[in-house]
Amino acid sequence: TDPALLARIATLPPSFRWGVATSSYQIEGAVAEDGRTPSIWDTFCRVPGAVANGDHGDVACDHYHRMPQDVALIKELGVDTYRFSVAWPRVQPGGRGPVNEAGLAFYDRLTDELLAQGVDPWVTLYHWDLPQELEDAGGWPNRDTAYRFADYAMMVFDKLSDRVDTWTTLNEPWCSAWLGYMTGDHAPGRRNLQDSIAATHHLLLGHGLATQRMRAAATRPLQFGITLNMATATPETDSEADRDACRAADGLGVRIYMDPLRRGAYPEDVVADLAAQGVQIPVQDGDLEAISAPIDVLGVNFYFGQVFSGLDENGSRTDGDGVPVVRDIPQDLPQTAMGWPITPNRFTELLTRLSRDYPGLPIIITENGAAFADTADESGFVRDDDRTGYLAEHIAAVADARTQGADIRGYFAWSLLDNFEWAYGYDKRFGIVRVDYDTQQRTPKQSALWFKDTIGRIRGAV
Ligand code: GBH
Repeated sequence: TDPALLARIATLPPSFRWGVATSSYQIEGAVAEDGRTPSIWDTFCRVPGAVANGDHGDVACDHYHRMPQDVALIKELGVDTYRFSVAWPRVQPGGRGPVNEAGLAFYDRLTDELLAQGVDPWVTLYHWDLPQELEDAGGWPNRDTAYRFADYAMMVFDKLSDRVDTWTTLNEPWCSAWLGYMTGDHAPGRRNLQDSIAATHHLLLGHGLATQRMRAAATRPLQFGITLNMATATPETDSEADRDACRAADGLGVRIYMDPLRRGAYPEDVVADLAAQGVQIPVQDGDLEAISAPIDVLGVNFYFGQVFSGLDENGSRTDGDGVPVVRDIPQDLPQTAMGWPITPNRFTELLTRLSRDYPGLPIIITENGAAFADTADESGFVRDDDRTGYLAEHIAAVADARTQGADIRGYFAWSLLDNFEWAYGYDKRFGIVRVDYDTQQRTPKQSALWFKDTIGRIRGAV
């Protein structure tokens, strides 16, 4: 790695938290074991054309059966934290009614195994696997789902809060609400702006209700938070139209979450844009108070920054329905296998902006990483200089943001393992550890060795 890059990374303090992240549906498999019932992803994977190659999470990385070995692998990587998510349909099949002890026991064993290996468990309560029965009752656009989520959160909290210190409610509600209910690219595959905005509000409400209840029940100091995916929005030109497109994109991508969470109000310009399309945020009395309940940490997932134009290909400012154009502009930059541009400087820009606009909230990078077209040798080893470079550049970008005053406490690589990459199935590999899906063999890639080495150097252990 380039020495200048390493020097920037070396400004991170020995106390910096290092981790790897996964999510339940992407790695566990065992979808019908110990009382688990289908989630919206089990259903969506069966919709023809919804997921590449008709892939699904029935087996995935078989982590449910290989958990102790996977924890040993995490330990071997030298990280201090493992961020995992809990599958709601294991803990409370159907999303209502009593706890399913057999399902919850898996996370109990996982927590004990991590602690035995000296790795801190970092829980995400919801990484997109909504019980299908709750979707059948209306899903996130239905207000009741927020209350169901808070009940479920307490089941997990009651079991694990004697040992788990950090609790994040949701992973990337933007993806649940927008990709799930507006574009239909993710489960449950619905397409309606009003539903998507109602889902946004009810996800945030669920976060707030769960946070309030967990904090009230805590018998020792714990950290509560939420993880958001956020990007920068850069105007293609300095025109009024392009700048306004960025305002709108930032409104729906960042401020519609951060403003209610940190300022107790939805952004006025976003409310007005939505009203112009006949869409309302279904806020009731007391909701914003719950949503803005204090949190201790903000999880930030970053992949790339975006560029927007306010004009369509024909130079028109509005689409056929009279709605102002917000057009994502391809960037002439090196790309990952997802076709995503590599924009580390935008990461620094995002982090300094968040600490300026929403001060007083420590940040943890809960996901950052990249898919590349890996080739494994006969032993299963992948010399992924591309992924190693991506990680190095983005960790350096985090270090730069810290140097500029942003309060960033840690960095988790996405992902521990190659896994089920949602609508892209198993084609796209984000792991720093290779998974051979025929044998389930795990082999740390070059990037994992580099990551371990880097952590060791920062800690001064090497
Ligand atoms: C994450 O989603 C997921 O949490 C994880 O499960 C998944 O495997 C991983 O990333 C890789 O895809 O969102 O404004 O930053 C990331 C979803 C949504 C990232 C769209 C890029 C565009 C710019 N993505 N996004 S923004």
